[in-house]
Parts: sequence; structure tokens; C-alpha cells
Amino acid sequence: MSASRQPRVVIIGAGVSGIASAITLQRNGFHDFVILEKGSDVGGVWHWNHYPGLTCDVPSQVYQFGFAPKPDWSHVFAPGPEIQRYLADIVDQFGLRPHLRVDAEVVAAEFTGSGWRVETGAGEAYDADFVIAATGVLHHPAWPDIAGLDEFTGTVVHTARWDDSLPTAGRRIAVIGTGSTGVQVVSALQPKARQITHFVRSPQWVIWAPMQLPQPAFVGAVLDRLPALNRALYQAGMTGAKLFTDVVTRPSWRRRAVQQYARLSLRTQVGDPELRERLTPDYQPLCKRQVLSGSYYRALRAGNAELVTTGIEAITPTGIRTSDGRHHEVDTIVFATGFRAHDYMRPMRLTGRDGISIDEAWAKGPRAYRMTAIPGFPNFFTVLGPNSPTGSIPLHHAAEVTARYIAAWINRWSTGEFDTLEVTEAATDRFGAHVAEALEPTVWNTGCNSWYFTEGGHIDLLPFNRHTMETMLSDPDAEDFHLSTQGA
Ligand code: N01
Repeated sequence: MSASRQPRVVIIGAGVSGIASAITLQRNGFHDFVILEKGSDVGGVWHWNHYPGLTCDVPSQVYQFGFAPKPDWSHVFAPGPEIQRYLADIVDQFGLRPHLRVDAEVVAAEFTGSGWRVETGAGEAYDADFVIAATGVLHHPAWPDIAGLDEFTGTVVHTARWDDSLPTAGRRIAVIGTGSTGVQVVSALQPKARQITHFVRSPQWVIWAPMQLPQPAFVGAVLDRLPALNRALYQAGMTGAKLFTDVVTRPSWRRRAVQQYARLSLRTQVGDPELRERLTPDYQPLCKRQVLSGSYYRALRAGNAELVTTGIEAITPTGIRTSDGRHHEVDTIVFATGFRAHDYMRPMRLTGRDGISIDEAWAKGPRAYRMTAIPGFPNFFTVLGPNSPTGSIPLHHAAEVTARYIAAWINRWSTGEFDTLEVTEAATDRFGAHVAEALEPTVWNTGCNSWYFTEGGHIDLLPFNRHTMETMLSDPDAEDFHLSTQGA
């Protein structure tokens, strides 16, 4: 074995998973890395999303890195800009700026036989021994194909590309889509809009939660003085999060209790039976990504708000025509229509061993061994890639655990144990079969459509608890990989 060598690593994306990867590399003594970020700043979804009302619906105590718990969140559920600032502060605190290239969209990455050549849209090229794709799940906005959209003479905006200069007060606004985003943006725009019309194709269960609850300043001051207490609070939050994982992955009285609470949230907040009927989903609560709000139903009950559940037929120059022939005149259309969640690195030209493209490798849908390694793509890892636990385990933690797994492999590379490694098809299939079996009893599989499903009808989530995830990513299992050394 040769003496320790330093790997060159390209990290694609400076969101939660890219930042976790970079800091994990640093902690392992690897400093020759670059983070290529297509946006103008760090934060990933928290950089791109800044629509009115954006609030994290996961408590801040667990929506943060375990290695950098923030004591002084302004709210129990932090507003979006504060989360983006937290991530930017971490980048500064850990000295990542010199490694960061913003406005650097990766357009191609090709395996050269011994490593990778990565190209940006600006024509820069980087050679690397490893590539870590931290490109995110909720990354590409989904624009629905609705007839007549091009003819609309008002303003059209997608929530994930919000224009902060867009006037909304006194306007007639249509919001299309009712996921977490649609519910937040309707609640935020309703008070000042002249008229707000919420176009809802499939109603969502909306669980009442105190989304605006401030965290008292003294709590932040105490946690700041007592870092051990702050860490203990983070651990307590992680323990609490286990309950949620259990509720969504296994049928039990606990799941039924949460589902009853969702039904109660609707019943107690919407007195009008006709409106309640139209807001009642035809699937079980928690089947889709659960929406939380303390203000949505109130907003809908306001005099300037209307719920439209009739299908959209077409967009006209001045509004939206529904299939009952009614025309809704509006000034602004807000698409809260979500993301193409399974595109991952694409449309990047990602080419693995023997010229295989990611589209060919994923012809039947995205797949990766333990969420991170793809057959045909040596020395390439994803963080929060296919089957990541976006619906069940705190994401920062999942990113940290995956990054540590990748660093463990890179450590072995640095000692000269191998030059390239590639996960086997068989191990990836075994993992896929294990996931498919465990998905059966999950609540996501109880009869709804959601962004959790791939086009091929597979649920793109991890149906295991945190302990199982940590175990599967604790120690690299060389039997599941082909390891080779140059010239061997
Ligand atoms: O997107 P979604 P999102 N005509 O895919 C509708 C995270 N998030 O941006 O269900 C009419 O959930 C579609 O209708 P249907 C969170 O993980 C987190 O809201 O397909 N409607 C649906 O109602 C969340 O789950 C926070 O019938 C159309 C909506 O658009 C994820 O982001 C905040 C349509 C899309 O809902 C995505 O949420 C916000 C059409 N042609 C978001 N096409 C936090 O607080 C689509 N729809 C952390």
C-alpha cells in the first residue's frame, strides 16, 4: 500500500447535502475539493425558494446539522430566509468559501477510466478522483402543461423562482397546487390580495400546527451559553423524530392517532359542510408529504378567498377557465406545482464507465445502492440521492451519515487500497428488493399519488428507521463493490 494520498473531489451543489459533504471531507483531512453551485449563493432549495410565507415545517431543532446546532432560531419553525442564512453562516464558519464556485452549473461529467472530468456551463473543467452529486431532490420546478398558458397577459410565476418585486397586494391572484408550498403561499398572500383563488386538483390533509410560534430570545441566550444543553436538545429532537419515522413506515395505533388528528384539524377549522366536503381528500392522511399549517383554512374562509376544485380546462389571456365553463379573471397566476423530484443530476450529461449515460442506467427509474452508489458510475456518489429518507428522517442527519460513508471509502482510496470502486448490479438489486418489500406497509403506499412516486410507479423514499439507515451506511462493505487498482 502506498503512503496516504490526497483525493481531488468535485462536489456538485452547495445545499444541505453539499455542505455536509464538504465539511465531512475537511474533517477527514481532505482539502482538495471544489463545490460547484449553479445558483448565485449557497443553500440549495433555501436559496432558490423565497416565496411569501416560506417556512420550514420541520422544527428547527432537527432541521439543522448535528455538528452545528444553532441556539437562537427566531421561531420553532424557522422562516426560509433564516435557514438560508444559517447555511451561509456555516459555509463561512467552516471556511468553505475558498472551495466554492457559484454560478457554476455542471453541464457534463464523464468518467475517464481512472477518475472524472467535470465541465461547467461557463466552459471550465475540473479533473477529480471522486465526484459527489449533492444536487438535491426538490431542485427542478415542475411547470404544468396547461393549454393557453402562453396567451396569458398577466404575470406568471413559479414559487420556486419567485420574483421578490412582484406586486401582490390588491391583485387578483390564482394559486395552482396545494402541496406544502401552495398552502403556505395562499396563507401569506390572502390578507392583502384583492381576490385569491386556490385551484386544488387533489385536496391535501392539512394538520394544524403553530407555524408562527416564536422561540423566545432568552431560550436562544441560554442555549448559546450552554452548548451542551443545545446539543442535548438536538438529540432530544432526533429522538422525537423517531416517532414520526415509525408512524409513516409501520401501521399502528400511533399512525391512526396522527391520522385522526388530521381529520380533526379539518373538522374543527372548517365549519361549512360544503367547503369541508370539497377539502376532504379521498386518501389516508400522511399518504402524501404531510402539510402543516395554522393559517390555511382561516385564509380560505376569508371573504376574498375562493377554493376551486373543478378541473382547469385552459388559461385564457385574462384568467383561467375551468371545465364547468366558468371563467376566473386574474392578474397573476402562481404555480405552486412542485418539482420534478426524480431528475436528480439530470439534465447534466453524466457518462459513466464504457460511455453509459445516466439516462440509460436509469431507463427504468432512478436507483442507487444505499441511496449513494450507482452501478456503471465508478468513484461517483450521491448524497440525498434515490430512495433517500425525504419523508421520514431529518435530512441534515441523513446527509451527514451518507457523507461519512463516502468519506470512509475515500479514506480507503487515500491509503492506496484501490483506485476505482464501483457498486455491483447484484448488490444494487438486493438493496432495491429490500426497499420494495419494506415499502409495502408504509403509509405512502396506501393509495394516493404524490411526488414520492417515480414515473415508473415506484416510491422513491427510504422505508427504514434511522438506526437501520445508520447501520447500512456505517461501514463500507467491499463485497458489494468491484475494487480495482490501475494496471490491475
Ligand atoms: O409540491 P407538491 P410543493 N393542475 O408536489 C398540483 C417541500 N416543501 O412545492 O396532487 C393542477 O407537494 C398537485 O396536484 P395533484 C415538501 O417536502 C417543504 O407544494 O398532483 N394542479 C399538487 O397539489 C413538499 O412536499 C416546505 O393533484 C397541479 C401541487 O401542484 C415538497 O417541498 C415548504 C397541476 C404540487 O404539490 C413539494 O411541495 C414547501 C396541474 N396541472 C415545500 N400540476 C417546508 O416547509 C401539479 N399540480 C420544509
